[in-house]
Amino acid sequence: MSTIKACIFDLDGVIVDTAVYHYKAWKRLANELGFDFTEEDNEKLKGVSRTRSLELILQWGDVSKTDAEKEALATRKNNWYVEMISHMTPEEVLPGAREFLESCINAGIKTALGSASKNSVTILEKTAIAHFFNVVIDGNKVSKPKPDPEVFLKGAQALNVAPAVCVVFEDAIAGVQAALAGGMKVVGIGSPQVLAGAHLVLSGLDKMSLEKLNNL
Ligand code: B16
Ligand code: MG
Repeated sequence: MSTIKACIFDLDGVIVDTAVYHYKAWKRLANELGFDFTEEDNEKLKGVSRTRSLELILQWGDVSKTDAEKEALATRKNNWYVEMISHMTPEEVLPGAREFLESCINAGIKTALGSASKNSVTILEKTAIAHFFNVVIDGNKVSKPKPDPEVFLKGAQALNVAPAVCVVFEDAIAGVQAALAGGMKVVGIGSPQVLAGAHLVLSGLDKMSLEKLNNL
């Protein structure tokens, strides 16, 4: 029997990949402001909150804006992003995600979402996977962004399990740090070089199993 009682999943980069939609919307905003940024720069925005992402992009373009202007720009970007994710389909769920969530549920392991996104509910509904999660903690419910552990600790609390028996699945280094800071086990999804500190790093949830969960 596993001592692990809950799995907490990041959304973007673990369950679905909406980075391309974020990139298109941010790029459109930057272009309107008269500059551009690369897909490589976009990597630095993964797992980062909307507000912080805008700050970084404005820095790259050497553009300064008032707080009110920043709020308007973030809303403008979000409207384009929401339009794009409104067309998402169940085919966009990443390989192995649905299967691993199902095996957790069948094994009596609780599941939560732990995402920085304020659009997580739309994404879960459009991709038809909302029912896999006992609890959803997202950007609407937290005040401190990753690497602060708030999002994952709230997930554990809502599931009524101790952090030490939770495993977090994360694709961003800030998320790996957040899980470790919360006293949880963490499986990195991506490259071992980037996700240093994770207890295990895999290329995707299609490589995950209950056996690997028990051996963490
Ligand atoms: P929103 P995650 C993160 O999702 C994305 O990786 C990041 O690029 C985005 O800026 C952030 O959500 C906020 O998203 O603008 O929809 O509130 O990886 O934490 O699931
Ligand atoms: Mg992510």
